[in-house]
Amino acid sequence: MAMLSYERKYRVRGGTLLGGDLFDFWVGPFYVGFFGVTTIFFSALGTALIVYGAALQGTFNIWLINIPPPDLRYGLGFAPLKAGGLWQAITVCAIGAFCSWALRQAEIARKLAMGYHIPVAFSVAILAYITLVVVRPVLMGGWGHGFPYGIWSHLDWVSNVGYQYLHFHYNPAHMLAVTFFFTTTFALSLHASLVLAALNPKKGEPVKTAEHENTFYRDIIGYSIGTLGIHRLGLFLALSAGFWSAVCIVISGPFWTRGWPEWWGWWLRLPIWS
Ligand code: UQ2
Repeated sequence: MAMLSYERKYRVRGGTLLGGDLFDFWVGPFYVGFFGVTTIFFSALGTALIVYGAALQGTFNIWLINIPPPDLRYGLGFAPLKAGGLWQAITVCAIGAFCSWALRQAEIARKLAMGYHIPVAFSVAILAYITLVVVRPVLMGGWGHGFPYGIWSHLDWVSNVGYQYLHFHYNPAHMLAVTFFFTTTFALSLHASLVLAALNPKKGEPVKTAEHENTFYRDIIGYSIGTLGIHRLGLFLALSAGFWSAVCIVISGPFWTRGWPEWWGWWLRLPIWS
């Protein structure tokens, strides 16, 4: 495995949050750390439980494997292993693995004397997942409100929950989330194409720099956000997409139980029309 010239300098001891020197080593190119160990533990256990669930279900068809949450009558209690308990254990493993991964990112950032932007950003994705399988089910009084683990089955869940609120596209937080997702892909396409264009000039010409990049956007739209700015914008757009996704599902049920089109009645009921 090749090692970049600067890696030797930055592969330093310390910066760990837990375990001190105990797990402060690398396996090949991979940093281990206490949270590397817990990541492996939760991932391996969670995967084994999913395989067990698939065996119980009687299919290993990757598209059709389904591990459903408990029936609503179990409320917020423990369910029997073969009646949703598996889903509960897998959820604990998933949250354990995701949080371990974020903390491992934090340790690596500390070693490199970087900011915590990466673990903070990843935490927003974790937050969206936890909102779906913990926060909303707890607010609604049953683990049965979590989504099933399965490629096909989770899509059915999304469709069914969407129709339960008549037309989910009328959910204002969903509108914001979708808009942020689309704007993220738009900004990333602008950025990737600009960087590739600057780095791949005609044969024999030197690679172009930020001055050319700025000038390109100033020439076509009269504005360049800058090389640092585009990454700040991208981070903001991506985090906003995850944040509003979490908001749009957590308000559906705990805050609003009718069809989302009806929510817009507040506009029709404004006194200015009478
Ligand atoms: C830019 C710039 C970059 C970029 C991009 C732009 C030199 C390498 C893509 C252009 C981006 C703009 C004008 C913002 C667009 C706004 C939204 C909401 C999509 O100026 O600086 O750096 O990659």
